[in-house]
Amino acid sequence: MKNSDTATVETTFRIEGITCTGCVTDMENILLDTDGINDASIDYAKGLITISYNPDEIDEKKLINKVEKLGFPTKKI
Ligand SMILES: [Cu+2]
Repeated sequence: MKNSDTATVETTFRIEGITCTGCVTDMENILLDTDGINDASIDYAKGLITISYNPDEIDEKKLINKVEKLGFPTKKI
């Protein structure tokens, strides 16, 4: 958590194409460096990604675009 005192929304997406824990670590680091994202965790076994974000800075559409740009098809569940 970077900004525990700002409003956050938590959302979960289904993510496809993760083939190793290296992908998970890389993606979590990239997401955590993104403005508006407070926390990101990936459940590799279930193919789920949970992101806590500040809705004043980023929205779900941008989150999905961000993950998909990394090469992983993502959809809201
Ligand atoms: Cu990998």
